[in-house]
Amino acid sequence: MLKIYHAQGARSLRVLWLCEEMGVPYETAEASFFKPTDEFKAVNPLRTVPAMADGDVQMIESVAMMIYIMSKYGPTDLEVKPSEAGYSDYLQYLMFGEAGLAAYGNALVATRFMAPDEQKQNFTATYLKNAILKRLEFFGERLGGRPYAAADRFTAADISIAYIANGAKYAGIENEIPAPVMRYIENLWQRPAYQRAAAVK
Ligand SMILES: N[C@@H](CCC(=O)N[C@@H](CS)C(=O)NCC(=O)O)C(=O)O
Repeated sequence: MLKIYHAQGARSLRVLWLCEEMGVPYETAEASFFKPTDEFKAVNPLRTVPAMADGDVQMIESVAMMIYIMSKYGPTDLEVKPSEAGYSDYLQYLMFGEAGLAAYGNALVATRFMAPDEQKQNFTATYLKNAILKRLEFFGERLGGRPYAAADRFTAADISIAYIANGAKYAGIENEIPAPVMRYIENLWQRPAYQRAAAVK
């Protein structure tokens, strides 16, 4: 069975949500950056959350885990095939959720909680915040009021993007998410699979 090293509110939510949508069984194990268990450190020496084990397979990138689970335990409509309209949007927003949004947040969170007071609002923190908000504006414009990022249906790209609203709480920018994007995410949060995943401690 898939073992997902999870912390509530972390990017492991993406993987749990995907498994809940697909009906793929999984178990969770504790993951903490600050107090890592020996088991977690063995799977992910970087201590970033999530990590995943599937037999001999070990992974440490949440979006790659989603792709792996869809390929190995699918087929699933959460994936858009190359032959379908919306394939390029699907790929783009699947990656954009991490590379274009959440990845900018790590240093922002670290600065907020760990930097000396006089550096908390420094140039880099402002740059990172603006980078995330600019990209969210872009995404909101591309969405144009539609409920999904790609292919006119709910896909893994939506799971990838929606994590930013969880991450934004740690970065202190949760109230600055553009309204059209927040409406899109709140609509996704109505899904029972999201609610089950979000409740996992
Ligand atoms: N690209 C990785 C990022 C993982 C990551 O940075 N996770 C956060 C928690 S959501 C973390 O562990 N942060 C601690 C750190 O910045 O080192 C992924 O998508 O899995």
